[in-house]
Amino acid sequence: MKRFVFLLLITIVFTASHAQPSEANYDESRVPHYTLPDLLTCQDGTVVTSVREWERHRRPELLRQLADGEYGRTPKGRVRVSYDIVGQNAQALNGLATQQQVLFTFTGQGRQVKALALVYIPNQRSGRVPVFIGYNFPGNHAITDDPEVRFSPFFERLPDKDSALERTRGMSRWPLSMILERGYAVVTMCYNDIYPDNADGAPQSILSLFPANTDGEARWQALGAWAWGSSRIADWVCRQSWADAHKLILIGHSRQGKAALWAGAQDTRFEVVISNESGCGGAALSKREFGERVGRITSSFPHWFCPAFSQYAGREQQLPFDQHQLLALIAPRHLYVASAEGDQWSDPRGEYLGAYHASPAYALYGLRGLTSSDMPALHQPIHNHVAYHIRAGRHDVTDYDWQRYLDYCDHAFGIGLSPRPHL
Ligand code: GTR
Repeated sequence: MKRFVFLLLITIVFTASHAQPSEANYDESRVPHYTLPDLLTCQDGTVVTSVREWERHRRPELLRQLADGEYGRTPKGRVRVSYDIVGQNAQALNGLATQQQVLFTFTGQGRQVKALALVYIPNQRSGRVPVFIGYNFPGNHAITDDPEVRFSPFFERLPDKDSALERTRGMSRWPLSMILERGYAVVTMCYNDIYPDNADGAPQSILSLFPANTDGEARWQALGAWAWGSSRIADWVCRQSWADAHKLILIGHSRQGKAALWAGAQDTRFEVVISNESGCGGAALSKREFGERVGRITSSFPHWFCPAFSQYAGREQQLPFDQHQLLALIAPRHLYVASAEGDQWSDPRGEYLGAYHASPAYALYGLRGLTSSDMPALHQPIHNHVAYHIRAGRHDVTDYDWQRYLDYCDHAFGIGLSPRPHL
């Protein structure tokens, strides 16, 4: 049993790496001719030319379309949340940071779901700090070798878990010191706490706290729930005296990149939204039919999108929307899309073009998006208001990626323009 639990945990730790089936198209010359739905043309044919029309008419229309056809509708009802500090260390990471562990208890329909946030706040700070918010895959204990970090509540259900879990401590580390030394706080949580990532996860997820869902084919599932959870983390962060509520950065990798974009589209408190290799259903244009496709993703992961999305399996050209419209909903806030050359499954060019075709929404605000349809070369980041980079290597979040994100956020927030008092 211990061996089984250990193998299961290793699978969870490395869940973000994936096989690329041979039937997928990786040949640019076989990308079909496609026409993207025009970003600025409303369903009634009116063409948007002002911020006012965009915000009043087109933006809500696109939000509805994406909710009904792809991610599911986020219920309006609220669940109760309480917070308990269950761990605290003012001298974590060799004194660099204050660590807190905050247990969120969500209550609704007579049930409870628990989720554990792991928080690091830079000790050297003068005033409020910008905050990275992002889910981890393998559990809080796996992203650091800090022995005080507790196991995420999702793992409570595993039998005989402790010794097996202990062996995965620190196996999928985040560069916490690098981020904290740059003056940023980090708040992370295991995404499985919010919705266990499997086809039978719904009853244990936060979905079970809401009244019976009547949205039919447009009902939300895991991606909608993860997006909702990011907003609940933001609720807590915004109440903390050390946090700058105007400098919230939402970061997500892969399936969490998809969730981050959907969260950023709905919740305008996220001032920067970072999609790291989010691929199909994330930043990549579906109509390119390159790498992972709608049919494959909706059959491998039937619990991610709303059921309506699967009707476009093998019918991407019939989609009434595409992913550039999701990215455009982040405007006028900061958007960063990043790819890896070795991650063709996520379609780097499709991710770049998604951001490029979102740029007209930024232009309405007089902001510079991506100005050329040609992708930059490897390791040549573009840091306009909409940012993009592609690096060598496989599907992952590397130090290279984090350094670029930190540089971009410094720029977005005007950090480093004058000497920083705390450095
Ligand atoms: C893959 C999936 C991708 C991506 C990835 C991940 O199996 O096909 O869409 O989300 O998982 O999250 O690591």
